[in-house]
Amino acid sequence: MRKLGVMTVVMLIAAVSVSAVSYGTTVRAICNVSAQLVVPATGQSVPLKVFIRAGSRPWQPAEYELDGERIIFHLKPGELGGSEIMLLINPPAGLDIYDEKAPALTGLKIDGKPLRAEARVHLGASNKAPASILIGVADGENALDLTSVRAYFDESRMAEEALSVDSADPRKATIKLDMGSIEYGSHKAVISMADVSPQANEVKVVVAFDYVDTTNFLLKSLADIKMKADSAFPNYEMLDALNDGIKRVIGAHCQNDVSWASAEVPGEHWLEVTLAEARKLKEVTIYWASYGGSENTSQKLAVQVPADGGWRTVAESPEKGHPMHESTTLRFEPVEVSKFRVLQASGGGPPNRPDIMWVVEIEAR
Ligand SMILES: [Ca+2]
Ligand SMILES: [Ca+2]
Repeated sequence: MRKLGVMTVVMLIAAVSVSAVSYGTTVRAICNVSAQLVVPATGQSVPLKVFIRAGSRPWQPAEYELDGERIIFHLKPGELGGSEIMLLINPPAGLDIYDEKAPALTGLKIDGKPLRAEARVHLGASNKAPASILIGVADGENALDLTSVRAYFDESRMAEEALSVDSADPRKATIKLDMGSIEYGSHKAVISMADVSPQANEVKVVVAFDYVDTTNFLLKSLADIKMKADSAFPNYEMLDALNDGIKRVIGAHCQNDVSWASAEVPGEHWLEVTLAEARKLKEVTIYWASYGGSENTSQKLAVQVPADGGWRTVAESPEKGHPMHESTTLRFEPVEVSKFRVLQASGGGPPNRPDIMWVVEIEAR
């Protein structure tokens, strides 16, 4: 009989996970029919305090049997009200296991400036991107789970180093996100944190903004700009589209009326720009051709200015290259010049076509 019981568990329980966390040991199981679940009792103090819940129903005391080093539960999804079952073994005193309330947002600051603390904020369009986001969080029922803090920028998880969490009171915390270098365009940062209740109730803040260019010197409608390139892909000889203000071309069309492409051969490629008059420049942005659903973001670039009859590099791509984004901005110490070029190293093009340089717009400011 005992052997049959164990086999039944294996067949009927679709998934079981056991984790020992700050609020006791939790066991999560998915089962559609009545089943027996055996959990090792090692390390648990006896007598056990065990709670069970499923679906949207609250926690209730769970019945169990102790068999030496094992705890045996009889799971009855029909009576519990759901097939996704959670067991909580020995929650610590002081933990409000019935807590269903997310922590409250108590403050929001962008670059040190307080804003109304709301879960979704749009900062509007600006030629300055936010450097830091700071939020205050407090939970009324439980402590905050300091390990649960997450930050995402445009759907990508941000590195731990970008986040700092300050908490003098277990129920309160201040989270600061350093934004790092940001490309022109529309962006969204998301910060979240949970309380320590078994439900891990989460507060989430979304900060959206448009980082826009307002000082591009290269627009042909504003000034007489001359451009030269090292080479051209067949039927991509014209450079007219590179400063017409159209930066984004959505769809399958990416021909010479909207872009320029270098010859697709190994070796350096470059675009040279001559301004009508000398300007103090501090950054150059290149917008890449988007074709077949992917950005053709080049990876190894340098901005160079004339020096001693040759060229001097003022900005270079980082060793790891650039994120696959619609634009890439290279920043440098201001330099007064009437000419510069963007040089692509041999094989430094987009990863899927490393020998091409394919551009829809170039800006300098
Ligand atoms: Ca709570
Ligand atoms: Ca263009």
